[in-house]
Amino acid sequence: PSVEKINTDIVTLTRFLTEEQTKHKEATGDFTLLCHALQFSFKSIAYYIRRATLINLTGLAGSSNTTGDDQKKLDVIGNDLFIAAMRSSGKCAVLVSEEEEEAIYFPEHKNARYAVACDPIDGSSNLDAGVSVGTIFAIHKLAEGSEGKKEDLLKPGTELIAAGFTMYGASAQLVITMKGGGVNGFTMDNALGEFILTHPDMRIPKSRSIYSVNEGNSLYWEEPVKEYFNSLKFPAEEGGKPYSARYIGSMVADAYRTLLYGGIFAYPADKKSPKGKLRILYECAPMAMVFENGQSFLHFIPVSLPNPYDIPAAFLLQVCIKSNVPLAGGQALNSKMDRMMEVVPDGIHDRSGIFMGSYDEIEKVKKFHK
Ligand code: AHM
Ligand code: MG
Repeated sequence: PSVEKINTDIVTLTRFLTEEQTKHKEATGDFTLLCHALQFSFKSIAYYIRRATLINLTGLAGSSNTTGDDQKKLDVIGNDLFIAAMRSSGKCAVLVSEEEEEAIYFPEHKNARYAVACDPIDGSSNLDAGVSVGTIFAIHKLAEGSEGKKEDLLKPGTELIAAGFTMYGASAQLVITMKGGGVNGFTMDNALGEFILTHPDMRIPKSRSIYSVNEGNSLYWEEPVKEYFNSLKFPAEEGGKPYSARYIGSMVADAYRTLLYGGIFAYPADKKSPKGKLRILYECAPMAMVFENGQSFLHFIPVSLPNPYDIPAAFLLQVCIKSNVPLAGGQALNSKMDRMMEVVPDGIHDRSGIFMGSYDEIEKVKKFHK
């Protein structure tokens, strides 16, 4: 490449976090440090996943987790790496992990102000085949005066201060969103050992004819769900084109594709699993936050244009919601058609059905449930 084409002003995740911190006058730097610890856990999990076949890390660990799923060796390592990162950050007071029945407390860190939920390796049934998996995380701030209890996490997604995921695919891709902000995507540069900002201000397309669901469960689906998916496969209009199906079976990978290309990802509650399969705290709520924040302000402003007035995104979003202006970005609902972000979990491992994706696709789901 010619010299002019080489970018020497690279935005790493570290730089991005520092710049975010300076935007907030009240910031103490604690959140930034917590994110640095998160970032290290993603790097180290990525490292072990890449080497798994070579260093005998495929297969089962011989144990099962809270809900009776067989744990893979990498599930155990991913969980241990994540816990160690959170403990050593000194900023996390309480941690909920899919792999741990009870919340984990770090009382040694008296000044820690954050509560974190995570699925260290989501989609681990795919691991031994080398298919993409990911880590999902959600960050809450402790309630005023709290020293860190599980109640600090049993709150709706609307109170999350940040959430996101890292997908371990052809490269490691990190997606993060903060309260009132946009969605930003980073790609791991293995040579530099840094996540580089490659997808600034991600916006999910308003519609796209792709659906992603485990159709093996269709026998158990409720009628509106069956009718909705049938309508995608057998369009009513003469000459209508059916949707494409894409299902990896790793929520992070299916969600990442949906975020980039548009369409819908669903794991509905059904007759066999009336509460759904996926977990609210560390699967549904953080993904819902990413999908909702990945939106353009007004559906008539093309998504490729920058915000012309430089008005804070959070403010514009509120104006749009209050005045019922349709938003072009993503939506996420549970199986009762409630906004996923407003669902309050009953317990730390509570489950939910979920439909998430492009604005128009979720509107169709709603119609079939009316
Ligand atoms: P896990 O946390 O035990 O890996 O399970 C969650 C995964 C999701 O990544 C994925 O969307 C779903 O389970 C796939 O389930 P199924 O195999 O029933 O289609
Ligand atoms: Mg999971």
